[in-house]
Amino acid sequence: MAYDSDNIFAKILRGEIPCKKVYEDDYALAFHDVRPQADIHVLVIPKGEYISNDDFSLSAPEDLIVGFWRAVATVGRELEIVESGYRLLANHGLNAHQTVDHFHVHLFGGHPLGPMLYKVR
Ligand code: DGP
Repeated sequence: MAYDSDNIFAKILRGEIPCKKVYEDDYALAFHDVRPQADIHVLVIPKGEYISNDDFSLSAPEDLIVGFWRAVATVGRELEIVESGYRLLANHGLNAHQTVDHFHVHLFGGHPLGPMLYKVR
């Protein structure tokens, strides 16, 4: 599967679609999820064309991988939820219900988040 540069997060990165920005640096952009599933629900995306963790972690240059994960941690600090705690989640592919094919990490927080996964069967 090839990266589709018309995906919604690519458009947000290019400034073609607005977002509620939380943080930005050379490696990553963080913004509020349009359909929040927690009081704090922020998406962090790398500045590069990667579909999911599978090709990001295996193909991206090391400085981007390090910069991206430092940005994720910085977002936690900027949101002041390091003490109270937060959860990171990244969906890859069909079974995980990935809906936007630009690698992204969900950051949830602001209150107790409950069990990690609901049992579906
Ligand atoms: P996932 O299932 O992991 O691919 O989650 C994609 C998330 O992206 C989902 O929680 C909703 C969010 N989302 C989709 N379109 C937009 C958008 O245009 N703006 C913002 N801020 N979030 C979006």
